[in-house]
Amino acid sequence: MDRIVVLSGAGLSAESGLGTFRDMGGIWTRYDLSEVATPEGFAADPAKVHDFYNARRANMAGAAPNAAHDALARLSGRADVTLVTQNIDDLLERAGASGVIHMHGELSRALCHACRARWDAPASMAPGDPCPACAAPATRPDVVWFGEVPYHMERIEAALADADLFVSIGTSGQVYPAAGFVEMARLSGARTLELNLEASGGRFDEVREGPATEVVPTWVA
Ligand code: BJW
Repeated sequence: MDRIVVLSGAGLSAESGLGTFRDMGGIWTRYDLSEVATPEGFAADPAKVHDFYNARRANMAGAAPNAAHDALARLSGRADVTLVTQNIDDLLERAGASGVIHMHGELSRALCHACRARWDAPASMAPGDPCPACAAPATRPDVVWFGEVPYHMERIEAALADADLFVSIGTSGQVYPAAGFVEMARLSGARTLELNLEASGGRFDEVREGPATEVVPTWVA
């Protein structure tokens, strides 16, 4: 049986109403990423960063998984499938997926930048909220900002080294290291497939264009 690595991005959740970043009207056309998605931005104005993630947490709570999440949930749990997502939402889990690797962290988790403790995030966080483990006023969202090292890289690289098929879903391929996974998979001898509304321009063996809710269930079936 083929060993499959799936990488998903914001396009997977677009039809659930969660915005993408770089499309027309996307999050980075409305917010300055250096202000809300870097450690320096958080140090300069933690209230602005908490407001940004509190709003996105509220959007996530009001969103529902779509047919593409449901299809990937059916794949998950198979020993030969590794689901990696850049998305910080929980829609794959709410669709029933297990073992999802959140390489850019999770909106539903909080992180203490003093002691690195992690816990379930409340609906809303504010600057100076104390860490439940060490009491430092150092609570931040447990997400990976520019300049920080994405999570679980060893597991992901091991899965890519072993993959027979790499599938990229709804990501523009502009953010590293995820943007480099297609090349890593090719070097491992894997076939590469992109499912996207519009081709990203990455070096894939095959591209299927269309909305995730159509192309993903068709591929999984
Ligand atoms: C649909 C659709 C529908 C729409 N159906 N599809 C050169 C080499 C290596 C690194 C760098 C480099 N130059 C710079 C760097 C560093 C930097 C980087 O990559 N910068 C680039 C901008 C150039 N990377 C980092 O800093 C990363 N860390 C790092 O590199 O550490 C060093 C290291 C790595 C590994 C080992 C050791 C050391 C960290 C990056 C963190 C990214 N964080 C963010 C925000 C935090 C989370 C959050 O707030 O949500 O993560 S940025 C943002 O972009 C978010 C996303 O996860 C990420 C990717 O975006 P995505 O998902 O691709 O969305 P879009 O909007 O770009 O694309 C949407 C796609 O959907 C489009 O293609 C549409 O067509 C499609 N679509 N509707 C199907 N209905």
